[in-house]
Amino acid sequence: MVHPTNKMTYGERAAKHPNACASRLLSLMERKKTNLSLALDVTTKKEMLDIADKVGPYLCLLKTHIDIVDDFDQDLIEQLLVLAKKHDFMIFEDRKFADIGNTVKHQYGNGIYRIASWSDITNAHGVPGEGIITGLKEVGLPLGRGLLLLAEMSSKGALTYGEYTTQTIEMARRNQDFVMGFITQRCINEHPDEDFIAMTPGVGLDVTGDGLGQQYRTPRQVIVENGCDLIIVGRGIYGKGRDVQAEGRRYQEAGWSAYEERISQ
Ligand code: 5BU
Repeated sequence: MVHPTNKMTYGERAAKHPNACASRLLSLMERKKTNLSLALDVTTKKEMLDIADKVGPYLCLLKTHIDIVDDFDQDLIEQLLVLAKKHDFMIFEDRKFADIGNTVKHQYGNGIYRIASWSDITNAHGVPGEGIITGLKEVGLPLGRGLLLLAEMSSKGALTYGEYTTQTIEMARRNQDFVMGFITQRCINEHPDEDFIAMTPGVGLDVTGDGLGQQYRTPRQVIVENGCDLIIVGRGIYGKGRDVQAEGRRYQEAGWSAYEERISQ
């Protein structure tokens, strides 16, 4: 059965969303007409800032793996925040926390990265149980941050299915003030009043895999056929020999037209 959120505009969902961070993201998507998140997995500060600036006009969300940047420093964060303001996008550090509440609290708020101080959104595995959400929430909620749980992964042979996924979803349902959505391959919403944002990696228009287990589907398959809300695209945009601006525009258009097709059905 198609969930009502699949027929609503992002703007309509923003207006009534109980989670502040989700509402902010949905309004941004509506105003900028984009459901594209760029997975910017590059290892130098220069490449990161250069690509973020070029693709910035097409994005709603910049997804980072900040710990892969060889020359990371605080200035990188400051410059990313300047670009986020300039181009009107939010930031998602794909940290995939997976430890007990007390440890993740420190991994989120302390250390050299201080993720909670700059990243609007982060994510966590359900493996350790609900304490992981409680720990992250203590740090993130007062700052207006949002959390995604990993309900399903895109890679071949992923163990995120069945009872594991079901229990992860139940944890999210009990923490809707902080948990704004899922990393998932399909729309998770079931109850009439719930509106979790479904963000989906493993999206590409040209290839079906990367030789290391990644599996790609098209924006249309993800958004129209599976009811997801955001496409997360990395190497499809900045892979070798690609014109990042042209690819950014191409994926933004593909994602947005899929969304328009879905809400008009
Ligand atoms: P790609 O270059 O489009 O394959 O990059 C995909 C990104 O999404 C990359 O940063 C991964 O860490 C991230 N990802 C994923 O590919 N699959 C998952 O299930 C999750 C994250 Br969770």
